[in-house]
Amino acid sequence: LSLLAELRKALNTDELELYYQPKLATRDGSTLGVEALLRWQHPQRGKVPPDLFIPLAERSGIMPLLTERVIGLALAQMAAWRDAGMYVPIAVNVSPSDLIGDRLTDVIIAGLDSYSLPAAMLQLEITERMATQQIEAANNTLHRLRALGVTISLDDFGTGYSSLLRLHMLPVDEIKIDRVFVAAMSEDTESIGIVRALVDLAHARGLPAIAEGVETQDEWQVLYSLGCDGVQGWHVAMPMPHAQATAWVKART
Ligand code: G
Ligand code: G
Ligand code: MN
Ligand code: NA
Repeated sequence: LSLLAELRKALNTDELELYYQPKLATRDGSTLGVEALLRWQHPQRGKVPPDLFIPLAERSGIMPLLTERVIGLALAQMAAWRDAGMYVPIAVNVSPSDLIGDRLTDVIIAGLDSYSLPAAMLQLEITERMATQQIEAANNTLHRLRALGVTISLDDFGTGYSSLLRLHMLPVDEIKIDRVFVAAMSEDTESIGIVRALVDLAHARGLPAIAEGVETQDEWQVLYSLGCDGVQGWHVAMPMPHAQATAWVKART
């Protein structure tokens, strides 16, 4: 079978699993929530990298099915945590194609309703790398989702074509500074200036800035000094399977 055929088959099996990576407040290390990152464990092929199967799902048009599955898994996890007295917002990554049409909104409304979860606990991470023609359709969907209470995070910020225009046009609640900028901070001081500018841009719009790919305590310190609101990365915690993520969150509250 082709990888695509295998992915279709895997859709509603436990071969697909979410890992969770915490996002913390820079200032005091409190947990803001977790980002869900999809993993595919194929019985014969082993771990299939997301950088392989996510683009495949996008190219082949099955992304909406994959996203529906991811939202279902994330909401089930949030409900399980809620039932255990843990209130942990989850951020789910969505692709530009997910934002065209009503399907995503319908899936989210039905899912929140079936678990009786408040919309404010669900966040969507949208990529800045969106074609200009996709922006208008995306705008409609994002406005509808925000009206429900779902929050929107602008992922990979600074790497897309015309970042400033994207920030201006899209309704968002948070920006995530791409990890290439964070990694560059230790190489040269100019890069610190770039990260400062990105943080200030977010703040100018009244939005919190979260830095991705924080790998050292040093980076965390510099980000703190720049006023960056949140940190995420290996220095904080790796993406973890649900049992480990549960223990991690519990140990911190
Ligand atoms: O998780 P890393 O864990 O390797 O993820 C690789 C890429 O795949 C990232 O760009 C990440 O945003 C994307 N990704 C991970 N999980 C999902 C998902 O559930 N949906 C979408 N659309 N992208 C995802
Ligand atoms: O595109 P998005 O930002 O959603 O992708 C997040 C990606 O970054 C995932 O592949 C995740 O596994 C990876 N990641 C998370 N923390 C770190 C980190 O500290 N360093 C690096 N290099 N990658 C990270
Ligand atoms: Mn992301
Ligand atoms: Na990113």
